[in-house]
Amino acid sequence: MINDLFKLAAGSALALSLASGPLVAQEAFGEWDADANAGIDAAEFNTGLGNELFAAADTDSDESLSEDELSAALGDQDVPYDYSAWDGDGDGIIRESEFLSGLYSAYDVDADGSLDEEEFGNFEAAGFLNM
Ligand SMILES: [Ca+2]
Ligand SMILES: [Ca+2]
Ligand SMILES: [Ca+2]
Repeated sequence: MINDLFKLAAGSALALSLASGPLVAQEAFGEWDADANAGIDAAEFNTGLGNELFAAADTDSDESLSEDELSAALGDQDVPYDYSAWDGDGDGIIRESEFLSGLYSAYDVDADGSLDEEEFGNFEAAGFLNM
């Protein structure tokens, strides 16, 4: 019984520390901000995010996202997105580069080409890094 309580407490402490925003967020922010100018530009974002999120979203592995794939990947995260706006070249499919820049601009709320700590915090809070 005491043992179980202890496990429970240890478990929730772990959950708390995993979910704890500020410290974790700052760590990732610092890691992604390669030139340490307190802002994450699109190139740093692409490097930080890598291709795992796109690959996970591209469920049929055709190197592009259909509207259904995009909505399945982002719908739960409450990301404001517009499929046709993200489809920069208007060919009706979203490629990885379009996905990355779409996601980036969705979080670069003031559209200054840099994710500051608050904007990045919103991105992190959406849980993409845990997918
Ligand atoms: Ca930077
Ligand atoms: Ca696909
Ligand atoms: Ca910004």
